[in-house]
Parts: sequence; structure tokens; C-alpha cells
Amino acid sequence: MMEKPALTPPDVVPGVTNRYEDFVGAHVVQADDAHNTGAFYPYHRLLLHLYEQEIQNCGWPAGIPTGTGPSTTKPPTPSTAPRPRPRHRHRPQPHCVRRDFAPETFVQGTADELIGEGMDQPDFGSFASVTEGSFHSAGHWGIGGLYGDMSDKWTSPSDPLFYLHHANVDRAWWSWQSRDVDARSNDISGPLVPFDNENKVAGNLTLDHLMILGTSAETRVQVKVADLMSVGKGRLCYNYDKLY
Ligand SMILES: [Cu+2]
Repeated sequence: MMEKPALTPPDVVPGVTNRYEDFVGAHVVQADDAHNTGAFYPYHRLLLHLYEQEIQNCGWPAGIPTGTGPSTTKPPTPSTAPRPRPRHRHRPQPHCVRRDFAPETFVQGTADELIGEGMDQPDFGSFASVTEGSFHSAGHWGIGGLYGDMSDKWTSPSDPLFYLHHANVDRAWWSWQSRDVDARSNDISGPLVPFDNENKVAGNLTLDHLMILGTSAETRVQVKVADLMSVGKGRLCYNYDKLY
């Protein structure tokens, strides 16, 4: 992917130089809508699915590892990912992937009790609001610390560990859904605007909402939230060996 030319137009996300960074670019321009909203889980499920298809196009014979077993990933690859400013004022600053491990944050924030707390939530809204800020955040801060890429809300996918972490976060969502799969494959909620939990600005996400991902006509994909609810169904032809 690092050798394939980018499909992102430079005026959409300056600094994207290859196919790997197209995905960073997509996350950069959509991060404001895809975090602390109802879209968080379905957006990242779609992002992972598209990324997985692309690494398979490049010859990777398996799915994205979830980071819970022996890993075959290579050491950090140099990246020239864009470093954005909020609201898309990007000033690309080419640099190698940076990690600033914060082991205590990682260990405390991914403790079994926090996973269990997520799994115990009765509905999607509470599951999402509890877990986006607990084990999801801890994976980012635990690897990215103060100075690392994983701590950047916009460009965190410039660290390949993003995909291992998010595959595991998606596995957690599917683990929660699998506890009552019929009901929970239809349970979606959460604000369209970040932190608008009382819907003072806009409404809630629904199953009919269109999730749009991509930075160019060639890469743009539109998928209904309803089609992102079930792992192993429709376009989501993947599964997890083990669930929480
Ligand atoms: Cu994200």
C-alpha cells in the first residue's frame, strides 16, 4: 500500500502520498463526525473492512489481527502522514511513526473489569458511551502517550497499530452484540453531533443513516448503518475466532 499511488486529491487532504495514507486521510476528514457520536462503532467497522480489503488486494493472506495473539506485524513503517489541525487545516509534517508508550494507562484502561463493564451494558447507547472512553481510549493513549501518533484524534491511523487496536475494539462490539444477536444487530443510537447527547443540535443516528467514507470519487463508499450491524453478513465477510 505504501508503494501504490494515493487516490486522495491533494486539495482534499494535503500530504497523502500513497494508498496507506488514503485511509489516514479519510479518518482525518471524518474524525470530527465519527467520534463521540453514534457513528463511532459503525464508522470504524466500515473503515476496518475497507482497509482489510485493501491489504488483501496487496497480497496479505489473512484478516487484520486483533492484537490479542502472536503478532506477525513488522516494526513501524516510515510514514509521511499528514498532521492536521482541527477543521481540516492540514499542514503535513512528514515523520516516522511515533510511539510514546504509557504502560500504566494501557494496563488500567484495558482491565478485565472495564471490558466486563462494557459487556454488561443493556443497550447500544450505554455500551458505546462507556467503552469509547474506556478501553478504546486506553489503547490510543497507552500507545500514543503524549507525543505519539495514536494519541492524535485525526491521524491515529498513521500508526499501523491503530488497525490491530480497532479490530479488537470491533471485536468487543461484536462480543456485546453476540450476547443477544437479534436485538443487538438492530440496536443503534447516539448523537449525530459530538457530545450532543440530549439532541439539542441534531437528532440521533439511525439504521437508515448513510455512512460515507473516502476522500475521492474513486474511493468513496456509501453504506447504510443497517448493513454494518452484523459481522459475517453482507459485505462484512469476516469473523472473530474468539469473543469476549
Ligand atoms: Cu477513529
